[in-house]
Amino acid sequence: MKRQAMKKILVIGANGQIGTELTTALVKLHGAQQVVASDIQALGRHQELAYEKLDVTDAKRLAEVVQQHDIGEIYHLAAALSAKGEEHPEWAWNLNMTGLLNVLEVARQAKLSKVFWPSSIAAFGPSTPRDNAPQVGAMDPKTVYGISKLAGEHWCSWYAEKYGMDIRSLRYPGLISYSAEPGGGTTDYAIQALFSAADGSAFTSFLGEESTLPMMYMPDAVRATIELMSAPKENLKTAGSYNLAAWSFSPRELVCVIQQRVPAFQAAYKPDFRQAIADAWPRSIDDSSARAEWAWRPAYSLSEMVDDMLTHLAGRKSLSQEKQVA
Ligand code: VAH
Repeated sequence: MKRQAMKKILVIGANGQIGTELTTALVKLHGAQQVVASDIQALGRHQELAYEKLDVTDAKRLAEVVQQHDIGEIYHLAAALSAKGEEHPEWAWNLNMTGLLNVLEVARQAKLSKVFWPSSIAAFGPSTPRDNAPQVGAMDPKTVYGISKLAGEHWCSWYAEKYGMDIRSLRYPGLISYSAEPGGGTTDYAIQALFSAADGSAFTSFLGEESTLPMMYMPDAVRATIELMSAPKENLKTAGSYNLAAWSFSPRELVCVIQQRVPAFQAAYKPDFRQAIADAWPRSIDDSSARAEWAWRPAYSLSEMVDDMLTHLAGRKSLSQEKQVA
C-alpha cells in the first residue's frame, strides 16, 4: 500500500534571526524534503531547501504556498521587532497582526496539524513584576511590538478554543546569535557587543550599563521550540504562550564576561530611545510552567554562550559589513 507522503513544514521568516537557525534544526530533524523555507527576500539562505518568496500579509499567496507544498505545520517567525516597530508603527502592526491572522485563518481552512508562533517578554509591561515575571499576570505592553504580541497571544487562544487548533507559542527573551542579522530589537546591543569584541571595533551600548534583561542563546531557543512542538498535547496544561528563560544580564555584566576573554574590549554607554523600552520589560522570568509541563531546561551558561559566540565570530566581518541576504 502506497505510504501517504508526510505533510511538510513551512517556515515563514526562514531568513531571519530565529528562522535561520530554526530552519536548519528542522532540516536536521525531519530532512530537507520535509521543510519549505519562505521569506520576503527573493532568495533563501538554505540552498538545499524549496524556497518561496512570501509576504505573509498576502493571505492568497500564503494559501497557495500551503496548498502547493502540501503543508501540515507552520512555524511563523516573520515579525517587526520592538525598536523598528516604534520607528514604523503602522508597518509593524500590519506585519505582526495581519501576518498572524493570515496564518491562523489559512491554517484553519487547510486543517493544519500544528502552528508555532513566537510571543516575547515584550508582551509584559511596567505593571508586570520586574523579577520572576509570572506565567499569568499583569501585561501592559508599551510598544507596538509588545501590543501585537499580547494581542497575538489572545488571537491564538481564540482560534485554539473556537476551532480546536493546536497552536503553540513561547515568550522568547532577548536572543543572541551569530548566524543572521538581528532584526531591530532592543536586546540587539548584546549581539553588537560580541561582534565588536570579535573584530576589535569600538562598541557603544544603546542601553545603560545597569539595564538587566532576560536573555538566551539561540541554540537553546531553537531546541525549546522543537521540544515544545514535539511535546504530547496532553502534557500542555498552560493556555497561550509559555514563559521561557535562561539567564539575565546587564550590559555591564556582559562586558565583564567578554573582557575576561578579550581584555582589550571596551564599552561606552549611550542610552537612546530603546532605554525606555527596556525599562518597561521585566528583569527576569518565571518559566516554571515550561519546566514542569515539557521539561524545559536551558543548556548554555552565560560564559558558555560568550565562548561559543566568540569562537564562531573569530575572523568574521562586523555586523555592519556583513553581506545582507539578497
Ligand atoms: C526585541 N529581540 O528586542 C526582541 C525580543 C525580548 C526582546 O522580543 O525586540
